[in-house]
Amino acid sequence: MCQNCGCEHGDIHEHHHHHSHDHQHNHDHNHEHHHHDHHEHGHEKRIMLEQDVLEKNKVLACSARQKLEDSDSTLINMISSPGSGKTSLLEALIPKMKRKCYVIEGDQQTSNDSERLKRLDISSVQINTGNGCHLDAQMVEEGLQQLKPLNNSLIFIENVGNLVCPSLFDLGENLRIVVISTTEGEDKPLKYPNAFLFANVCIINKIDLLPFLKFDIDALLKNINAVNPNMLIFRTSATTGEGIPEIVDWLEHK
Ligand SMILES: Nc1nc2c(ncn2[C@@H]2O[C@H](COP(=O)(O)OP(=O)(O)OP(=O)(O)O)[C@@H](O)[C@H]2O)c(=O)[nH]1
Ligand SMILES: [Mg+2]
Repeated sequence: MCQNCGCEHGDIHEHHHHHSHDHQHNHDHNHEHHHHDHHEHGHEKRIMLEQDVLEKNKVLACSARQKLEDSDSTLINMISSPGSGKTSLLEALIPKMKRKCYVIEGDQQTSNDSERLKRLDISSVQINTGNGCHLDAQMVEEGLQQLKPLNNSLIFIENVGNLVCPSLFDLGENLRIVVISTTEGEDKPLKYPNAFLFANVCIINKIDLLPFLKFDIDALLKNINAVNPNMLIFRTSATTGEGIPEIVDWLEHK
């Protein structure tokens, strides 16, 4: 359940008050704790419910992470806005990987993306979140039970296209990649800091379009650095394949 935007209920009007979160993430970097200063009873109840939801999610995520570590596998959570190129990047990366790959696909509706990936001859499961705008640890656990990945494999999660809610949910991943494409504007790390703060890696995709755009990649790099100075950054074009071998190399050694 997502109390941030009421996505699971579809009653956005009741949940339109924006507030910050206590981050429940256990990634090994900057923990930022925001404190709530809401005094209205309804708000307090909602925030408590939200903390409870995130706490339960975290417990599941931690046990999933332990299991994956025991089997020498790596779980990678990919987050981005809709259409940044997550599926295209997976289509470019996976055929070049030596390790066995699996994909858990998250979308509100359709099996389009898992169908695309099955064409690569890999196992992929599609999770439809309905009104929900993010995957949670429970859904990923169910996905893993279906996939039954072999030891020492790479399991990619393509999260629902959204830079807001997916950032708050630990899915038990070992690595989190945020994808941003050159058509989205240089200011996104500043507007959606959680997506960048809680990621280990940033892929700047669609660099083939740079000659056609008024896009200042140095400004983007500066904004990423302002939010997360520890970010590892790759520049890619899923279309031309530029930058893909660098990610493959890096992932093989993970
Ligand atoms: N020019 C260019 N187009 C790209 C690149 N990567 C993806 N695209 C195009 O961008 C569109 C969206 O790509 P997808 O891979 O479906 O994006 P996505 O992030 O998986 O989208 P959702 O799953 O809907 O969130 C498609 O038309 C792709 O062909 C790229 O590097 N360069
Ligand atoms: Mg996709």
